[in-house]
Amino acid sequence: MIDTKEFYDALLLRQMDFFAGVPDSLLANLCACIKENAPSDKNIIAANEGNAVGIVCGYHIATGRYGVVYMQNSGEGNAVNPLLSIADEEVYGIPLLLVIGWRGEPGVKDEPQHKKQGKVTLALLEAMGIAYEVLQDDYAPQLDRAVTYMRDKSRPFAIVVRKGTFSPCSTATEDNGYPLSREEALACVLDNIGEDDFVVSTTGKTSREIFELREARGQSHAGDFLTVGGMGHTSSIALGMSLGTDKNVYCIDGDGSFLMHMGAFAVSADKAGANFKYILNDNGAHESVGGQPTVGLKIDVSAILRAVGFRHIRTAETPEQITEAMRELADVPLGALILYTHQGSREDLGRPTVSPAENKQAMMKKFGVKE
Ligand SMILES: Cc1ncc(C[n+]2csc(CCOP(=O)(O)OP(=O)(O)O)c2C)c(N)n1
Repeated sequence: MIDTKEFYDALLLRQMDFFAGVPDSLLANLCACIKENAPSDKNIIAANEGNAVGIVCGYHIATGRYGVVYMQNSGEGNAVNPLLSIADEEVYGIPLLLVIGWRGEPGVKDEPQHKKQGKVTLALLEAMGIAYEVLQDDYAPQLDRAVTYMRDKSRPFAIVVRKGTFSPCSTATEDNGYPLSREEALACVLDNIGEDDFVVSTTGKTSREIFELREARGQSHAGDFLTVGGMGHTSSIALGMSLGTDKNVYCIDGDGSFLMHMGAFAVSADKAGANFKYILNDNGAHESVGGQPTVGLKIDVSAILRAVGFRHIRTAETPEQITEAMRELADVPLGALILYTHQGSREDLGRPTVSPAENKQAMMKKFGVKE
């Protein structure tokens, strides 16, 4: 195991003191250490991993220094375009250090959504022509090689990080003061969704909690699409689904996910029918992966939704407010509900016991589609 603070100091020693990224559970200790030690203008928690690459490219051009982009390997997909079309040596040639958490590493048990990404993580880097090393306990020579490579070639270099590599490092979670937890708020939401309606819920603990709430209530999972991977695409899936049915489709999103592909909302609002219902759980954090902050509580989400075309927007932070807002949401077109909740989740929170493929099949059956 690597001492996280020592690794952070080793980056600084090599002039890498600027960070941008999207947090990851496998890198949670590193993300916490960066948050604790880097000034806030040198640790940019980006909306998505591609944005993070853009940010460190800009920083390099202005300073000549090498920025560090941290991400889960799921984020490789978001980063491919700016890596190939901006940073690549055949375009601008911008050195930067990628630190990639390797979920789904072959031979290591992980969730279904990480398996394929885990298998192709190194191959994707190879296909992009990005040199990489898997981080070892004796990492100093690796960082030296990375710096030499970036300096000599003016190209990105990647460090791939295995599960359990970094020693514990914690960061304070901000108490935002809202009375309900996400799970308590979700319970009130589900109380007000009919049996014939459909739910598309976001990546992370939201979907895990919805799954467990259904289990505890003895309810079917067939109406719930648990977006286990593809963070940020929940509202797009819900839009497509709502355009294929007359039933109500409730999208239950998180603020990190909302921010990740915010452009989608302008299109959703333009194309959505009356059956598209948007619910955002805003806790101001990437709570599922360690509570790193988002800008979710600094921005006026209602104003953003209103500006792109949502017409009936409510906010709620108590069970009574949620119930009242959900009753309205069921009937109005272009409706949205923003739930404000505090951080935290149950220690014993499980994971869906239904596979993604089974989830999809049950849902298509509920839609009456013959596969
Ligand atoms: C493309 C991508 N980047 C990062 C992740 C890791 N990840 C999983 S859940 C999550 C946080 C989601 O935050 P939010 O939507 O605010 O929901 P919360 O966990 O706060 O309920 C992150 C970053 C991922 N799954 N996919």
